Amino acid sequence: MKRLALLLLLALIQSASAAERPNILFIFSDDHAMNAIGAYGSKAAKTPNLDRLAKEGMLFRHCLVTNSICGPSRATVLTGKYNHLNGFPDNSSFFDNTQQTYPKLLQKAGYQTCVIGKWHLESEPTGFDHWKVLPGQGSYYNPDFLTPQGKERIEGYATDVITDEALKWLKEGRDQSKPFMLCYWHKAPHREWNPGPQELGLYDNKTIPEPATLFDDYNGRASPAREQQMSIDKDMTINSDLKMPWQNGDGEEPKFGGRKGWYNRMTDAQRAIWDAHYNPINEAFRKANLQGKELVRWKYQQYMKDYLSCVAGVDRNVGRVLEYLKESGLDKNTIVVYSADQGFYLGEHGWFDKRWMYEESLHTPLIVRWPGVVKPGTENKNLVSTLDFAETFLEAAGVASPKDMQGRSMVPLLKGETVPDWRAAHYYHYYEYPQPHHVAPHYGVRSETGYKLIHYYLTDEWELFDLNKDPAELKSLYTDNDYATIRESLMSQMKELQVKYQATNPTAPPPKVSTRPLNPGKGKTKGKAKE
Ligand code: SGN
Ligand code: CA
Repeated sequence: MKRLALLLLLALIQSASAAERPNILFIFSDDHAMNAIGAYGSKAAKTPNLDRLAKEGMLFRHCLVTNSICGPSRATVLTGKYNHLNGFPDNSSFFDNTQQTYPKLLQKAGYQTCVIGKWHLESEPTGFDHWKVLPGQGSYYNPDFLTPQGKERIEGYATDVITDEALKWLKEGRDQSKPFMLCYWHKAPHREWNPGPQELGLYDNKTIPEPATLFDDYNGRASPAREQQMSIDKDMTINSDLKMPWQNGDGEEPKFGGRKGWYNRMTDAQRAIWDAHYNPINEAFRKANLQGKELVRWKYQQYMKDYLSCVAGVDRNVGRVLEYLKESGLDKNTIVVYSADQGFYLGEHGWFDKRWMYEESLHTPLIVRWPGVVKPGTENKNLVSTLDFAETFLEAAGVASPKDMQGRSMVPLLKGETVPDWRAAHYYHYYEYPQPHHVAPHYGVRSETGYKLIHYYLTDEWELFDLNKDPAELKSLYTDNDYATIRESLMSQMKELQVKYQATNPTAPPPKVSTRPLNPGKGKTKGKAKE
C-alpha cells in the first residue's frame, strides 16, 4: 500500500515537472564565426563543449542576421524587429529601452530574467530582474561592469568573470520558484582578440589552414569590396591587433587606447603571463622582417591563434555552465541556445571584421539543446534568423507573441517538423558608414535556393551571386543574361519582403536615437557608444 502511494506521488511530481515552463539559457558571444566551431566543420577550432552541445541538440546551418554588427543585431534579438523599426541601425545609436522586448514579456509572464556581460546598447537594460553589463565594448582584462548600483570593476579575464557572475546568479541570485531566462552574453572573441591566461599558447606550433580567398583581388564584384578597410594586409595593426609594443619604424605611435589601454590595465601577474607568451613571438617577428604575402600570412596565423584562443575560452566557460546545469538537475528543463551577434571573416577575402551580406558575416552560429523536444544530433537547413529569436523564446515559454514582432517562432523546426511555408528568402540591411571599416551600406535578399542580390545604394551598384556554383561569392552575375529570370525573381522577392517588413523606402536614413532623451533611470550608463 505504502509502495503504491509512493509510486503515485512520484508520478504526480513527474507530470507536474513535465508541465513546468522551461528555463532558457541564452549564450551569446560577440563575433563568433561558424567557421570557428568544430561542430560546423572547423578543423582548427578546439570547441569540445560546443561540439557536445550540437550532438545533444540541433545545429542550424543557415541562421542569418538582419544587420551584421553588434548593437543593431542585439536590438533585433531583443525586439524581434528590423533596425529601421527599433531605432538602432548602427553602433552609434542609443536603444530606446521603453520599447517592447521579449525579456519584458517573459518577466511579465513570471520569468526571472537576467543579463550578464556584453550589452552595447548604451541605455540601461530594462525588463531584467538582475543585470550586470560591460560598458560599451568592455575590457578583456579586469572588466568594469555597470549595475543598478553603479560601476564595479572585477579582477580577472572577462570570459571567466562573466561566467562566474552568471553562475552566481543561477545559484544564489534568482527566485528559484520561477523559471528563468538568463542572457549570458560574452565579449569574446571580439577584436582585439585578447586571449585569457588559461588559453594563451593553446595554438603554439600549430598552422591554421588558410582560406582559399586570403589573397582575393576583388575583381568580378562592385566597387565596395575593393574600398573596404578591413583587410589583414592593410588594416590589421601591428601595434594593437597583433600585440606588438610600438617601436621606431612602426609609423606613427598610437596615442591612446589600443594596446596601451589594455596592456596597462592588467595586473602585474597577468602581464607576466602575457609577456611570457608574446615576447618571444614579437622578437621573432621583428627579426624576420617579413614583407608582402609572407607578412600577410604571418598576420593571418597570429590573428587566428589569438581569435581561436578567445573562442576556446568561451568554450571552456560554456562547459562550466553546462556542468552546473547537469549537477543541479536544471539541465532537464533548460533550453540551451548558443549563438553570436554575427559571423566574422577569418581571412576569407583577405578580411577580418563583419558587416557584409556575404556569407561569412551574414551567417551566425545557432545550436539549440532542448531535452525532450529537440532530437539530439539533428541539423536544420531552413533560413532562420536572429529576427526569430524573440518569438521562439516566447513560444517556448508559452507566451503569445505580439503581432508587431517581425520574425517567426522556430519551435516547430526545433520539434523536427517540416514547415512548408517557412521563409524562402531573407532580407538584410547594413547601414554603418563610413567608419569603422568603410563598408558601403547595402540591402538585399538571400534565397533558400542559394541566390543572392545586393544593392549598394550610395553608388547604385548591384551584385548577384549563385552560391551553388560560386560559394565564395567571387563573381557577380548581375549583368549576365543567363541569370535574367533569377534576377527578376530575386528583385520581386526583395520588394515583397520590403513591404512585409515596412522597409519600402530603404535608402532613407532610418529613424535613430543617438542622444539620451529617454530618461534612462539613474543615468549610470554614461557616454556615447565607444566602438
Ligand atoms: C571596434 C573595432 C572594430 C569593430 C567595431 C564594431 N575596432 O570599433 O573593428 O568593427 O568595434 O564591433 S577596435 O580596434 O576598437 O577593436 S561590434 O561587434 O561592436 O559591432
Ligand atoms: Ca559583434
